[in-house]
Amino acid sequence: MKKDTRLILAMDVTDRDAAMAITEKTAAYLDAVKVGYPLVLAAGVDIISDLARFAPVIADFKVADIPNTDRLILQQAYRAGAAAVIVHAFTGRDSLEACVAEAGKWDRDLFVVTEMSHPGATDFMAAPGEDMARMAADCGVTGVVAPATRPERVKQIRDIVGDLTIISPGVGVQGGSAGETIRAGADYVIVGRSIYQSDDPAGAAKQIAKEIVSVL
Ligand code: OMP
Repeated sequence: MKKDTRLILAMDVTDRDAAMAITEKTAAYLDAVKVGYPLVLAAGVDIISDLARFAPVIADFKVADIPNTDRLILQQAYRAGAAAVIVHAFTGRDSLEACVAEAGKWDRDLFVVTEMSHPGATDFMAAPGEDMARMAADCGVTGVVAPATRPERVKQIRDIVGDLTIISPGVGVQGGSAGETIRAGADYVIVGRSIYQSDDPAGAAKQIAKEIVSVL
């Protein structure tokens, strides 16, 4: 994944044509586009290779199963053309190791959720977040997903994962700031609704990319 604008578009629009059009319009300001269940279930798995024409695609399937099932899901995502897959860590070391091994076979990236960005993440996920980050680093993942809504947590997670890549969702509608998140140690921010629900998605993406450059 290139590290140019440091902006990843979360493409959660469920209309295939709209998803393609918005990604094409904003591609100049993106380092990657992230797709998840909303768009893949609506448009089919081929949307991954279709969007890959504009930017590397991160498949956000938040994989969380036994090692064998995880491996099978990752195979399908990488076969479909995903440059990276997002998985959970709470399923434990054997599951994560299976994911790391599968990513290695394809020579693709793997990101692991540490603590999520929404308020409910503090109910259960925040407490073991640092342990999950430690395990992720130990297992040799590409990077982790850390919450832009809590920049202080991004800082703490950066101290744990060292040089691993941190991608951070929660900018815009969820209340996080792109600049603060990058300053806290994230490599990339993930932004969805603030871009794809804008009347001018390219303008919105450009503005966020500009904010990121201003803090580098
Ligand atoms: P917006 O809130 O619309 O900017 O979208 C954020 C995107 O990041 C959505 O696709 C979420 O599913 C995703 N996300 C989070 O919001 N919080 C997390 O903790 C993790 C993710 C993710 O893994 O991408």
